[in-house]
Amino acid sequence: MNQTRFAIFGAGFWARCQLAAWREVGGVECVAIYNRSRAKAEAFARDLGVPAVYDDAEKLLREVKPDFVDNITEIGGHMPLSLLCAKHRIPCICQKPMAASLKDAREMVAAFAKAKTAFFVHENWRWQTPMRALIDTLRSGVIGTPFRARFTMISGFDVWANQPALRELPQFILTDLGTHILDTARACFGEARSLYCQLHRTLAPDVKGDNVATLLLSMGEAKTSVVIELGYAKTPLERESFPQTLAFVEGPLGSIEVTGDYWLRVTTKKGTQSRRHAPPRYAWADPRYDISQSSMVPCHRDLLAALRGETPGETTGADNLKTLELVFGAYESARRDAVVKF
Ligand code: 89V
Repeated sequence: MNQTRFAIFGAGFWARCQLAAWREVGGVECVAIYNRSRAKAEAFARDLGVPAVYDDAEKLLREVKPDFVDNITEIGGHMPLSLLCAKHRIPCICQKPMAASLKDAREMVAAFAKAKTAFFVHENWRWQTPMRALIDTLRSGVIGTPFRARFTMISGFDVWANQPALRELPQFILTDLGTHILDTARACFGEARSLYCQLHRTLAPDVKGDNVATLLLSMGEAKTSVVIELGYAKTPLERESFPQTLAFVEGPLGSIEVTGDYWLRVTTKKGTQSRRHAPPRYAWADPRYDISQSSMVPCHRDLLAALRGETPGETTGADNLKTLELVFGAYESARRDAVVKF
């Protein structure tokens, strides 16, 4: 089969491992990179063996005509650079969070629909090994229809060291981490019916936005009560599990627990079955981010199959709008101190 030719927009921390993850999937070839700082794009191309460098994204699209673009820029680049792809009818994968507002995200999805061009969001959390095992176990029906669940990701890890732009976001924890966990919750329990959220900005002095969030949602036909606890703060913790998401789900026939060190435990009347879902170790991945970076491989595999028209793809732009409705609904809920209904 011919290689699918793609271009990368952005040359930062995530672009480097996303390219490595594409190469792990195979059948694709990165033919060009764009970055507004040419020097940064050149360093990227040199280090990772990308043949063409551009500091003008439109010129790249006109000259290279890639089969798709992976837009891995900072949030400010998501809308303008994705819309440029829509204008040239080039399929695009946009980094999460798709946009800084729901209005912008809706405009992006509409532009691709109008251009009859595929548009996806790079949302890898639901592809992490323990999260996928949780999704599959829930779908197997072994604990029945869940009535309550909890997701916890509370960490003192310095996420800002690798991603300094996150310090400046006026809306931080829900756009950065909330997108991931809310998307995973949707994959587990279906669409939200209502949501209540409280936010704090604490124990992270140089960070402009909210960094601690607590949400309560009612999700799916079964109205599952889902509690989500998020925090990037210097709270003294006995155990640091970054970037693992811990979870506990209760159903009429049993419970499922995702604990540290990638364990998933399913308890029914028959007893407890435990299985470890450690992520694969890739030489290119930062060991501190193994669970997150390795999940880019199955995420890309799903996106590539969708780009080739073989499957619908899980994280289309249209699907991801439903995640962003929850993210921005949560900000609205916190601002009004009120429940938001969907
Ligand atoms: O994966 C990400 O989106 C990161 C992290 C979860 C580490 O905050 O920004």
